[in-house]
Amino acid sequence: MITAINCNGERLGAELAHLATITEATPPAVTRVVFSDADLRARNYFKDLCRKAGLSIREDGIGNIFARWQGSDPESAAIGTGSHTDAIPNAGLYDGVVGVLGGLEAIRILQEKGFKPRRSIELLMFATEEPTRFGVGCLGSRALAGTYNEEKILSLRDEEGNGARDCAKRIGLSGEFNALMLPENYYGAFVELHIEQGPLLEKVGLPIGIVTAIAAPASLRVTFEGEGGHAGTVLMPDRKDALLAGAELALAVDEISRATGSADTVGTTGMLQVFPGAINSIPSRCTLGIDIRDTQLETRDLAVAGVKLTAQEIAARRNLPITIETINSDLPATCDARIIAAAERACETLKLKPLKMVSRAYHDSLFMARLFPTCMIFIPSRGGVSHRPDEYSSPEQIARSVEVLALTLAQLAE
Ligand code: HGY
Ligand code: MN
Ligand code: MN
Repeated sequence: MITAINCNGERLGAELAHLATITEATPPAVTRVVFSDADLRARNYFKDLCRKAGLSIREDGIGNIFARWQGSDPESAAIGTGSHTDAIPNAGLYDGVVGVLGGLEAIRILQEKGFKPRRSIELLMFATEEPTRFGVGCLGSRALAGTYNEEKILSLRDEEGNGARDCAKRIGLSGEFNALMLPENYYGAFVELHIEQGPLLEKVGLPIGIVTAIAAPASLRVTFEGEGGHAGTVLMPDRKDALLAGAELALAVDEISRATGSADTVGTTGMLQVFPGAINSIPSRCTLGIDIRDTQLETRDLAVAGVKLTAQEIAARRNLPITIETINSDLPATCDARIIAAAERACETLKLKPLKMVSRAYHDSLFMARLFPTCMIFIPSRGGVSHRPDEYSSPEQIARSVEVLALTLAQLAE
């Protein structure tokens, strides 16, 4: 086993900095929504870097990019690594990106070390990890895992009513979604490097997290229909104000999530759309985007059921029509003991003490784990901040984690 390896922090830092300039927000904020021009430029930049590293590249119909370092035994299942480069509005520069560019750096330093993989090592850039465009996250990895089939993907629409096929074709992809699922034995293992996006590693003062489980996300879209009308002439007793029902429900989401008895239950109303949205017009429609998670499926589902019930109760009391749509309701994932052990050995070799921990954020690994033995390596996040421009991990923290990833991949590809 390789006993020492060094990340080229300067090279990786320059690439992270360059990718951060490919944004539709004012730097340092990063906005890079899938199938946008910024997304297309980021893809081209990534593919160019992979070509320079001698990797063979392919892209599937929905935009997952596969960059392969061919091993000596092409018949054996490859080892996968990677993450995403799409970013929600006003995000930071590390979420997903350190798993893509850090994965490339891990491959390059293994190449420079003269390592020769028996199993091919394949770096993925997943399409659409963030839910921004179509309301559902991990569309690319759901497709690879067979969780979403062609029909389901074609049913999705963005806010302008564009379908996934048109959006994909707009940036030059085939838009063919009928054969995206990977064969069961395509990867022998999958390891994703990602920032923790939480405060734990910093709190306990450890440099690396090894993920043992990934929390189960669910999201709902709830719409209340009111009557609207003129803000000056409709008297209070005659109103049917949809926003007030939405406000009650948002407070209930918070209350229900706090009351499950589990510290792992989180509930957020991240979106609230009011129609017509004029200061002097009573809201006639209010749509809420609600995100509920827990590491335990039963607890998560209890919270979701409580929110749905409360929504119906509010609608009945206010005599408003309501629609409740479940956008996604996913199972949690358990990481593979064999890969966790490989990551622990890599930490030992590098004299780094890891923390075994749960991921409260979801990731593409949640869906890769449906088909392949999977694990994640976490990088500490300053103040636990993420999905904000001040998201930060130090060059040293990133370099150490890239080295852990490199030695983990080397063990698995031998
Ligand atoms: O929302 C999440 O957990 C991920 O960052 N998209
Ligand atoms: Mn994210
Ligand atoms: Mn992410």
